[in-house]
Amino acid sequence: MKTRLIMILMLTATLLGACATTREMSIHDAWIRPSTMGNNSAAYFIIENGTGMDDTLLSVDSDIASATEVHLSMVMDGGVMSMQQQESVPVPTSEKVEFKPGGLHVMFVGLTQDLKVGDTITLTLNFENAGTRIVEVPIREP
Ligand SMILES: [Cu+2]
Repeated sequence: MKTRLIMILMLTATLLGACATTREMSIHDAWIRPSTMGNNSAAYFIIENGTGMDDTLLSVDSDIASATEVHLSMVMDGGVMSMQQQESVPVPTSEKVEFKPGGLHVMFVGLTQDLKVGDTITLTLNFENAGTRIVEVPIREP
């Protein structure tokens, strides 16, 4: 009886240990701006690469717009804001890549539906090594 209890405790410890060291590509703090059909919107999130190897975000897919693109906002000479489409985004191992207003963002061009606060949309992130990650993204005000 006692042996069994010890074995259960050991198993629990092993499982907890495995959880703590899970090597994952995690996407968190995701949100997308409310907007209306025919207009544009942008989504933001933080990618944390815990996989132990360098990776690259190749593309992002959604079914809410005519085009889903990865953009980088930057301030040009004269203070004009400009956005450049990114072919890919490096996600080095053990690093965080932050998509945020004024920086990297996922741009939805030509929404095919309204984006109402409180609803969620589904985003698919495609990584070179980690493969596909599906993220539920709440619609909210900045
Ligand atoms: Cu953009």
